[in-house]
This record gives sequence, structure tokens and C-alpha cells, in this order.
Amino acid sequence: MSIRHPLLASHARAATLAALFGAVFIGAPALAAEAHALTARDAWVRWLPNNLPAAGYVTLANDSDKPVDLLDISSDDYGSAMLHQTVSNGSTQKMVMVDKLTVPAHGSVAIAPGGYHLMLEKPAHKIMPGSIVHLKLKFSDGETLDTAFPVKPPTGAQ
Ligand SMILES: [Cu+2]
Repeated sequence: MSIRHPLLASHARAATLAALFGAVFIGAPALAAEAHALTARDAWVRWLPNNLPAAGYVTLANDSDKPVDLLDISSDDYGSAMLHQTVSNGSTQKMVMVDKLTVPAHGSVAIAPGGYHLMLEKPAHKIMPGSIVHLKLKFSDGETLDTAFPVKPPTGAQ
């Protein structure tokens, strides 16, 4: 049986806090330089019944003077998240995988119905209209946007 010295315990806690805050302070300047390059807005997920894949939509804006590519999507809420594009072939439509999506310098790109979508499959838990899911969008400049997506019914209505 060991006796916990209260002073040691609080020292340990202080050391942990220092380590945590130290990391934050060290990380801050690097983050500040890039934190505002990309922003996500108008994020939402179109939910479909019967375990059909859901589709995520979002507009990405790039404030920097260099184009930045969206490279990868991941989510704790879905087992599978991919960037797809809907391509029209006359009267038929098909989905194709997209490796990357470029957000132009000082511009924006809309992942919106009829064009691109974030294909979301294998929900990790029950997701319904009214839920909020989180998608991590990873970009070529090293940024990750952890974005909240409100889940809406198929019509997109609130
Ligand atoms: Cu798709």
C-alpha cells in the first residue's frame, strides 16, 4: 500500500497542466499564421431513410493567396466519408470519387446538391434529422477544419 503525498500529487498535476498549456502556447504562433486561411459555412447533411448513404454539403472559403486542396474527410460519426462528384451523362447521373477539391486563392467552392457531395456511410450511431455530426476536413496546407454539420431531412428543410 502506498501513501500518496498530497504535495507530490499536486506537483504532478501542476506539471501536467504546464505541459498542456506549454503545448498550447508553443502551438499558438504556428496556428495563428494559418488558422484563418480556410473557413467552412452553410454545412448540412441530407439524411435519407432506409440506411441509404447521407450526403454532406458545405461551402469552403480560402482567405489565403494560394490555392488549397481538400484532401481527406473523416468522421467519428460515420465509418466511411468520401468526396464524390455527381456527373451528368445526358439523362443519367453517376457518382465518381474525387481525389481532391481545390479551393481557389481568395475564393470559395461550394460542395452543393447537383455537384460535389461528401458521401457518408456506416453511421457509428443513430443519426436522424435534428442530429449534429462532425466531419474533419483535411487540407493540403496542413489545416484540419473540424466542422459541425446539422442533419436535415431529404428536402433540406429545417
Ligand atoms: Cu456519392
